Order: sequence, then structure tokens, then C-alpha cells
Amino acid sequence: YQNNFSWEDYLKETGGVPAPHTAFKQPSSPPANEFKVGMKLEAQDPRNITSTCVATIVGLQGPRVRLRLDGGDNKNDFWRLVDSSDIKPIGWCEKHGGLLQPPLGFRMNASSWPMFLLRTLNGAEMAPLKAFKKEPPTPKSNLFEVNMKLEAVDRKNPHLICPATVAAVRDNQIFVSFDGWRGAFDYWCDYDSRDIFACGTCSMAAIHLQAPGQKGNIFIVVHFRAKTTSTHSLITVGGDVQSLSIPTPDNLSVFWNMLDKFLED
Ligand code: MLZ
Repeated sequence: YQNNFSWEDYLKETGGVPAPHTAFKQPSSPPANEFKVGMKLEAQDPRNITSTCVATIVGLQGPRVRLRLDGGDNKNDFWRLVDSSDIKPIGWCEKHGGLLQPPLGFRMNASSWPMFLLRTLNGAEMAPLKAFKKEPPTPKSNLFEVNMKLEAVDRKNPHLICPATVAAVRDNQIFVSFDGWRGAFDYWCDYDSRDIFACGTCSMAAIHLQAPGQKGNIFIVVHFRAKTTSTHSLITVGGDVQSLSIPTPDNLSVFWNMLDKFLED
């Protein structure tokens, strides 16, 4: 199911239960995305949340927009839902007595900020008010249960949404575990997180849902030969075999470092 993942088949295969719609803050059908690439809006700087900055939409994905802060770099793009309360039309900050701030890592001299701001907004296409959807209400309590399935943003690769399982529940939080991956991508989040969606949301929103990973538990087969390069085969239950070569058997720390790296993703 690499390119046509089907929850129906997958749930049958794995015996999984989807988390109910009512457990999510997200509305049961994804809101329309009326933003366009190039439009500007105001957003909190995710790396410095007390700052409201000018952002440009650089990508669209279903009800999500990919944002880049004006004056910043292109390495810190972030995604927001069209019904997120931390995106606002241009003018909102000023109307509420605030001042637009340069992003963390502003690539010019701080003193050039006022001029930069004027220039970046001059003639820009402002995102229209109607594109900003009302934030949905938060469910009254944490309705998630261990083993429920969902779709979740991979926070290390936030353009990807992947099948996942609730692996633990604690107070207002859940532990999101990505199916078929060893754990490097898993995270705790609040039950009302904007990064988790009911099964079927991606298909409704025409977003490509990643297929589950292929990583199983591993067996490590180590062959040592004195004073020569040795090969260590890592055989995963899913069937893929990966080999690591290390320079000498007495340099075990190299082997362990390579193994750590391998287990990362
Ligand atoms: N580049 C990475 C992507 C992994 C995505 C995992 N998502 C849960 C890899 O292929 O290793």
C-alpha cells in the first residue's frame, strides 16, 4: 500500500480501532482552504512566541498552510491549519495595540526593520479575512484510549502525515506512536493538539497519507574477524537486511554509534 494506503484494509489487517471524531479538536470535515501561495498574514514566531511577525504562504496542503516569516530564512518554515487561532490577517496586531516584530534570526540589521516592514507589505497580497476560519471548540475531556488509530503530523518532517497509534494516555496528553517506525518520531501531545486527525481526514482533504513504515524489531547478527573489516547484519522482522561495516573489531564504539544512527530512522 505504498501509494494507495487504505485505512479499511489496514484496520482489518491489524485489528485496530480508529479513535472517534469526538476525541479530536479538529472538525469532522476539514475546513476549506481559501488561502493562496504568496498571500501574507500575521503569525506568531514559533521560535519566539511573544513575537507576532509577517508571514508569507509558501505552500498549501488540504486545510494546512506552510508559512515562512518575512525577513527570516527558508529553513524554519512551519505549518498551520486554516482554523488556527495563531494566524491573523495583516493589521490585527496593530489593531490590538501590538507591533509587528522581526522574526528570530532577522537577516538584516535590527535598525532596518521598520523600512523592511514597509517594503515587504507594500503592494503585497494580503490574505482575506474570510480565509481565516473560526477555531473549533476543544473536546471537554481526553477521550483517547491506548491502541486507538489516528493520522498524525510527523513533527520532524511536518509536511508528512502518517498513520499512528495512541501508545499511552496520561491526563490531558497522549503518546503518538508512528506505525512501522521504531520510535524516533513519536511524541507526547495534548489531546486537543492541532497535529492529530481522525482516520480518513487526509483522504477527505486530498492530502497524501504516508504508508506505515516497514521497520520491525531487529535481530543483530555480528560476525567478527580479527584485524579485518567485519560486517554486521541487521535483519529486521519485516525482511529488510541492512549491513554495517566497522573498521576493526576492537573499535566497538564505532559500531554502537552506527547502530544508534541506524535505529534513529
Ligand atoms: N527521511 C525519513 C522519513 C521518515 C518519515 C517517518 N514518519 C513517521 C526516512 O525515510 O527515514
